[in-house]
Amino acid sequence: MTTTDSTPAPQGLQEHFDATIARDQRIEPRDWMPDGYRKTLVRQIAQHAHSEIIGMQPEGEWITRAPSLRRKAILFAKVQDEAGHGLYLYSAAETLGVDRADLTEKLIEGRQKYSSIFNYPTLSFADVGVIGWFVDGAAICNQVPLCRSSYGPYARAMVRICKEESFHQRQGYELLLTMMRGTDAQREMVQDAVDRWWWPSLMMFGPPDDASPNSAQSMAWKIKRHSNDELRRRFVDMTVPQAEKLGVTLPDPDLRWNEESGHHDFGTPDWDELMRVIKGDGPLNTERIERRRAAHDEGAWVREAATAHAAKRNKRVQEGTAA
Ligand code: BYC
Repeated sequence: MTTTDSTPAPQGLQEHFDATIARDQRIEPRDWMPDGYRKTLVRQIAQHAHSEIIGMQPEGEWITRAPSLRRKAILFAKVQDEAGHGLYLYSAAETLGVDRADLTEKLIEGRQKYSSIFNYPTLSFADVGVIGWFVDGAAICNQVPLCRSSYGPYARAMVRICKEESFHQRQGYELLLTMMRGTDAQREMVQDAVDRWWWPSLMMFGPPDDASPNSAQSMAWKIKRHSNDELRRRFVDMTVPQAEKLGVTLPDPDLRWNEESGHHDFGTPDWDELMRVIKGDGPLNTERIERRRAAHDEGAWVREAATAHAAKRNKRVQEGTAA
């Protein structure tokens, strides 16, 4: 049960909600929640689900071109995991009273967002490794705290997703370690991919805190546990020693350890670029949505067949003739 923000909550329910949040306990689908909390969750979870599904495209393009059977099997498994993540997340969103078909429609019509990172092209196989290392690494930094998100179904979905993201990050890093032990041309491919993906990866965490309209309320509701800038800094601190071990240079002349703060200082991402990409004007926004729309249209017969099959089975169950 929800109320609109302008409608007062039924007696005691708002207090109960606030107390549950204050005690760090979970809100479950059956509980009363303010409408703004529900809308924020639908927005974030749907966007997250869409990101997983659109995120299958940049790497999926390399499945037929993977250089060995082993790399193909690993990449196949990873892309399949992403489909699974999307499905858990759509299920979590459905516990808030929305319909996944409707969410997909909104994505295809450009009324809901997905992560900016998936609008950049994958130009070489090294990009597959760098996506695993940076993009899944950023996802881990962002998503591990979401395992403690105040909404139960979202937090529980994140536990499994994070375990799989951790495998994804390792496979990416292992691929890059292998390439760095190879030829000069392979090492150049890795450095080139690092140069192209570094700044877009930092943008995954969202705008800076002073330009993030949703953060304060989301943190008060304990949907988000840390601010965008805090998580971005955590990612930089985690990645710098990994880059050193790998033997690549991160493309930021301002990147250096700050003894006093105990963190790395780093340069400022191009926030205008992030805003352009979010608004639909990134390198591949049009292609990504067109591909998603085509996949949706091509899958219509599967959905119809599955619906007809479920209806037939239900009828048999009702008639007591199920096998
Ligand atoms: N891209 O007030 P803010 C993955 C939007 S998938 C696009 O800071 P919030 C993976 C934001 O939505 C990774 N849009 O918002 C998959 C808001 O617009 P709306 C996806 C962005 O929600 C396959 C506006 O800008 N991870 O891991 O407090 C292969 C203002 O922002 C972006 C998630 O979705 C962006 N980068 O914080 C490999 C994690 N940044 O909605 C890996 C869950 C901001 O008001 N999401 N916007 O119209 C979150 O943690 C938060 O939603 C964000 C943004 C940190 C992303």
